[in-house]
Amino acid sequence: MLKPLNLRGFEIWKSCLDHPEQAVLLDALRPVLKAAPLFSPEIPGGGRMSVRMTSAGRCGWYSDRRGYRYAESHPSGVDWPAIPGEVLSVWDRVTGLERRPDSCLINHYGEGARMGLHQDRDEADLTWPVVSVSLGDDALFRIGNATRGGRTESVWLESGDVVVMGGPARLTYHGIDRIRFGSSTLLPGGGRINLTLRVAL
Ligand code: MD6
Ligand code: FE
Repeated sequence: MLKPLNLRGFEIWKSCLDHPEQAVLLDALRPVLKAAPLFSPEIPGGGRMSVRMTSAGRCGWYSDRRGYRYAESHPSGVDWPAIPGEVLSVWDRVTGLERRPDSCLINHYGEGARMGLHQDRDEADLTWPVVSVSLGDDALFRIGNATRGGRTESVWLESGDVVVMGGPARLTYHGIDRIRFGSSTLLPGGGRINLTLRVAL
C-alpha cells in the first residue's frame, strides 16, 4: 500500500484493496443487500436520489421529505444487518482507531447516477472520520470547500481506492459528478458501489 495522496485534507489511498480483496468485500456485502435491499431515498425538496442506498450497522442513513437522519431500521421494518468484519478491517487499516464505526452506508450507482455536492453532518460527533471504499466502475469525485461555492478539485476514484475524510476536511463539500459506466467488471451488472463508514451515534 502506497502513502495516501492528500487532496484538500482528504487522504486518498489509491489501490488500497487488491482485486481479490475487492471480490471478498463484494461477497461479504451480498447477504447484507439481500436482507436490506437497496432503495432510492426521497429528498426533502421532492423527488428521489439517483443513487440507490441501504445500510449495515446499528443505524442507517435515511432520507425522506422530512429530512436526513439516522434510522434504527430499514424502511421494510427489518433491522439493518451487521457490518461485515471484512469491511470493519478496512476501517482499522486506514484509521488505526480503537473505536469502530456503527454505520456503513452502501451506495449503488447505476448508469447516469450521481451525487450532488454535500457535507456529511448528520453524525452526532463530527470529530470521527468518515472512511469511504470504492468498488466497481470509476467515479469522478469532486472536492470543494467548507462552505458552498468556490473552486473545486476532482479526482477519479477507482475500484479498491479508499478515502479518509477527517480532521479539518470533515465538513468539506464533496460529491460524485459521474461514473464511467462499464469501466470495471467487478460488479456483474456494471455500476459502482461506495461504502461509507461512520461513527454516527
Ligand atoms: C461516493 N462519497 O463516493 C460518495 N462522503 O459515492 C461520499 O459522499 C463520501 O467519499 C464522505 C467521505 C468520503 C466520501
Ligand atoms: Fe459524503
